[in-house]
Amino acid sequence: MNRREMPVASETVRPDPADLGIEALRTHVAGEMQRTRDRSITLTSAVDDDELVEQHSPLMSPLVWDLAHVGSQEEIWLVRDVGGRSAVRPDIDDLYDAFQHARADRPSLPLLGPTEARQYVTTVRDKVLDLLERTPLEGRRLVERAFAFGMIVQHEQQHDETMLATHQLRRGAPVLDDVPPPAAMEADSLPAEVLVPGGPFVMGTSTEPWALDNERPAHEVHVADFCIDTTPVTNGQFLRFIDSGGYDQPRWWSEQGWQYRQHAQLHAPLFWSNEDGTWWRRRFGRVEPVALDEPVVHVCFHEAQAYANWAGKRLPTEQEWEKAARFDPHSGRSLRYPWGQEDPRPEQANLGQRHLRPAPAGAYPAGAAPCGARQLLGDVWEWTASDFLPYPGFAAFPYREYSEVFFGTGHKVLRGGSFGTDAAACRGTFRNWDYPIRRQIFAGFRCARTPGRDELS
Ligand code: AVJ
Ligand code: FE
Repeated sequence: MNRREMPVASETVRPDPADLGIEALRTHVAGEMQRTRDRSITLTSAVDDDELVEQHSPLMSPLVWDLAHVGSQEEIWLVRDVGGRSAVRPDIDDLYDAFQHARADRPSLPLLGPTEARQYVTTVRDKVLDLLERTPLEGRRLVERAFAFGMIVQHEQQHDETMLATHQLRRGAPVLDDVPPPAAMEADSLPAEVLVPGGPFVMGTSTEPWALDNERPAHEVHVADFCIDTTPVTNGQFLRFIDSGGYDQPRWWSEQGWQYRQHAQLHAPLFWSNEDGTWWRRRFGRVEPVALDEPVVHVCFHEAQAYANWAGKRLPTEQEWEKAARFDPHSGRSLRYPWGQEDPRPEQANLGQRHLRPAPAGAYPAGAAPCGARQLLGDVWEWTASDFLPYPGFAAFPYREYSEVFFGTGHKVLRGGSFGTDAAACRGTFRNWDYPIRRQIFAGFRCARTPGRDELS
């Protein structure tokens, strides 16, 4: 049973929850659960109860569904499975099973109301904090190094980001606090792109204790020479694509992309509008001029791909992205984060809803990767050219519905997290995925290209 994955030699070792004594690990878990719940409460108390049960977009659940769903998953995995305790609300499992009801249909279900939902998640949490004290955190893979607790923390943080996207879609006055992100440093003097020399690197992880199944196992991948943009593509750069007629020229688009561009009448990123020749964007209830130096956000895969073609480049593969983000050529090892092994600090990455927008391109010099690329973690999710597929040796754990049922050519991989992603739910190996037409997520992109022979010395 207790099959611990073998660490691969060239994956870095680090201080992690495994190095904490068992009591310190419990304290760490309780702290992460509380910090995460505080965020969920912020997101669900910023609007009144009428808005909580409303559907702000057919793409999203009512916020009150996300809240109770988070509690339901916590009940199923921690109260029942890990704790072996009796069910709190077995009658509502089906209502909050994401596979039973499409998002568009959720408002018409007999959902728990705001008061009931809050009581429910509190009842579940009280039981979990109690059993956390008594459960041995070893002897069974699900609890090894508190994995199930980490999985549930990440699940709640993922739904918090989804709720943040619902906040962005809702109409009405601003309700969330907004602190400006740091300015760009030396943005103009940064090279537009960096070269990553060809060679092998270790992709994925077998040592990160809270890594999810699709990030495993660590495996060696050979990547040819490539150049990758130093920063994500900015609004200013994207405007040049718009102004040159990029949305009207099928030659930049894939066949599928052009079809969708026609069908959805795409002409600019989601939430942009043009008034008398000026581009404005709506951002969490504020309408403001498009900030030219910020990474573009709310574009779908097809728009990202069209821009890259227009620019004479392409999107990076997932392998290229991860090598740029993790490979340290000095040690030959793959790092946990672009900057090294330590968990993200505010000077290193725009994560965790601290700011309600990406920082200007060129910000976060302290978060640069060994190759020199910046803002790989945080700011905007980055579309890659890759389909969401299992790594060699993949094994679903602990349930097929997290990753396995989504593998295939229908979903594209996104990497790096956004300003709305919490550090607990993001790392150099983390893989996100979505349909190539989705624009409500906090997604942008950066470009890559294969260098010509004459560019390599
Ligand atoms: C990893 C963001 C694609 O939110 O759809 C949440 C994660 N899985 N509940 C999503 C997830 C189950 C998932 N993404
Ligand atoms: Fe979920």
